[in-house]
Parts: sequence; structure tokens; C-alpha cells
Amino acid sequence: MSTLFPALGGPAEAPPGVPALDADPFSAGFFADPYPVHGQLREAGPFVWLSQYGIGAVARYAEVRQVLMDWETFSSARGVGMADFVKHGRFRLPSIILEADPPQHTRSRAVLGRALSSVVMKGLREKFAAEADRIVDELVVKGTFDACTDLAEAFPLRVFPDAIGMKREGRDNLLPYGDMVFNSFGPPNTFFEASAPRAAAAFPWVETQALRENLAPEGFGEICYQAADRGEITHDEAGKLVRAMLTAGVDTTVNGIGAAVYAMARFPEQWRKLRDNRTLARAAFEEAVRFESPVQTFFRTTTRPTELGGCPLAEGEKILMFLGAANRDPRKWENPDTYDIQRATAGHVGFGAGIHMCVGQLLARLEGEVVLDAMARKISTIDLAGTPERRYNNTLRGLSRLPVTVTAA
Ligand code: OVM
Repeated sequence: MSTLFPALGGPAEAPPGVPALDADPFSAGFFADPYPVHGQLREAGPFVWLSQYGIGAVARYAEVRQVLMDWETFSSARGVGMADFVKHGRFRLPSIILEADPPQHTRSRAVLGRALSSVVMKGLREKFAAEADRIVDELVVKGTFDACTDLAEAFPLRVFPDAIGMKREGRDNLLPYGDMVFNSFGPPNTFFEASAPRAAAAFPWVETQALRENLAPEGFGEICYQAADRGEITHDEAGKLVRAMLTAGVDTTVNGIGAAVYAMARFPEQWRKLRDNRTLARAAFEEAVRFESPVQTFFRTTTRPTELGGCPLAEGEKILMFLGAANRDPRKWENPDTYDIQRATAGHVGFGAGIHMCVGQLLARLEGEVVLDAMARKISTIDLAGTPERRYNNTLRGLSRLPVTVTAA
């Protein structure tokens, strides 16, 4: 075990009346097929105890939503991973948006919200669509390819760092870096341990890339620094917000696009529907985010004594939210395990909810939409050409390999 979080977990005993589960939601077996355990967690009760970690959890839609919406009781400022910054320390400087409460969060959010606003997205749409067309054109010529590396990773890695205003060199640091940060939200298990050495060099690189002198004068990064020039945040905070974009914006969109392509390869009638009506591209991406929930889990910490799912909680307790389980809760969704691009997806928690709801969601949707739209125009059939391989990560759900064969439209 790592020494980074020396004293994880509280008492192994469940509080009276709280159903306990022995399953490890940060294990290879769980990642390979989380749905049976998701079902057990939801069925056991509105609030359940993870005996292996001595931590309480919610997996039903109603309670996940309740925790997300009540930031005053369920704080992000002590970390949104398993480690409690107060009790266990932290291995990186906290994010001033993800791992902050108001009023710090409010100031950070205002600036990033503007950098990633619908107006800014409008200005990027044409460029993003052209890039999606170029990549899909190349892949159609290839015929058989790995949709994970050649599409789901290639597209965000081409457009996102450019949109931030980053230099070209070193971008291959971004995936190992994100893999480690998203692992770090879980326990210090073998997945975290394995990702750490691969990412070691990426940490100083990311800090350097976030400096103003390394960012182009047009881009999300410079927008943050201009907010600092106006005194809305400090210049140091601007750099921290650029770092947050670099951390949060790559693996999430990679796995979101991967989820959508994987769905299209598995559910041909949905692919046909999209081809027949390309205005469904954005909805198809949204449904993929609900269906696979690329960000599976986040934690909160109670700021005061409260009650959750009928269980009294003390101050300073970690709560694990199963976003992926909430997004498939039959109490909320009809046929939750069906990928249906015409479903009303409103209210899904794949982007979270409340004050911390994904600040980059418009960018993510733009990326997903233009990729699916390009595919629907240029590809006639898409079929699996081998066994997909899962990428194991403590927070992210996605694939490392997705072999497909496509035919031209
Ligand atoms: C950040 C950050 C890091 C990872 C994920 C995330 C999903 C944010 O540094 O702010 O949001």
C-alpha cells in the first residue's frame, strides 16, 4: 500500500441499520463488470456501507442527486477522492475548482465558465468539425482500426490542447498524467501504484505548460490570465485553472467519445437511427455519457452532522457517490441498461449536478457531437473487429483497445 494516504478508511463496522457490502468497487473484477454490484448497492438500501474501506456510499439516483446538490453539507474542499485532505494529507496541490467550496469555488467557476462558454464554443465549432472530418476520412480509408487510440484519443488530443493554446511538444504526457490523477481519487491500490511512475515526469511538465508564457494569445488559457489582469482572480490562480483544464479535459472526453463509438459498434439499430437523422448526434453522445458514465465515482465529505438515506452521519465523514449506478437506477430510468439515443437524458449525473457540475460540458458535447456527426456522414457500417480491452482506472470507465471495421458511406 502507498504511504501517500496512510490512514484511509474509518471503522470497518457499519453504523447500526446500514447494510454492509463486501464488494470492492476499486478492483479489476468490479471494473470488468460493475453492473451486478451496482444493482446490489442500489437494492441494499439508500445508504450502504463498504466494509472493505469503512466508508458509506450512495448508488440510487435520488441520494446521489441529494449529495451532489447539497454542497454545504457534502463538501468538496476536503477532496473528492477517498483521501480526506484533513486526515490523510494530499499528494498534489488541491484544485481551486474541483476541490473547493464557495467562495473560492465561485470565483474559479466564473472564470472557467467564461473560458468554456457557449460563445467560445461557437467560435470553435467549425475548426472542431473540420478536424473530426479529417480524422474520420483517414480512418475510413484504413477500414480497420483501433477506435480507442485512433479516434477516441486522437481527436481530443488534437483539438483540446490547441484550444487551450498549448505548445505541440510533450502532449503525450497528457494521458498518463490524467490516468494517474483519476486513479488518485480512489484508494492507493495497484492501479494507482502502476500509474504513478508513468506520470511522474508529466507533473512538472503540466505546471510549466500552464504558465502564461507557454500559452498562445488566443485560447482558453489566455482567457483565464486576462481575467487575472482584470483582478477577478490572481495570476497564480489563472495558472491553477489552466492546470485544472489540462487535468479534467482529456481523459474524460476520450472516454466519452470512446463510450459513444463503442455503443454504435454494439447497437446497430441505434447507429442506423443516427445515420437516418444526424441531428441526433448530440443526443447520442449525451446518452453515451449516461450509459457508460466515463466518470464513475466521486466522494464528498460531511461538513456537519446530517442524515442520509435514514442514517445519521457525523461531521467529517467521506461519502462515495456511484454516478454510474445512479445513471442506471431503474427507480429513475426506464430500461436503464438500454442505449437509446432518443431517450430523455435530462437529469443524468454523468456530468455531475449542482455547483460542481462539469464546467467543460459544452466542450465535451461539442467534441462528441462533431465526431458522431462526421461518422454518420462518412461511415455506413461499423462492426467490432476484435475483443475490446478495458482500461482499469479507479475513477474512469473506458477502454484501452476498441478494434472496429468500418465501411464507407
Ligand atoms: C481539477 C480536476 C481534476 C480532475 C477532474 C476534474 C472532473 C477536475 O484539477 O480541477 O473534474
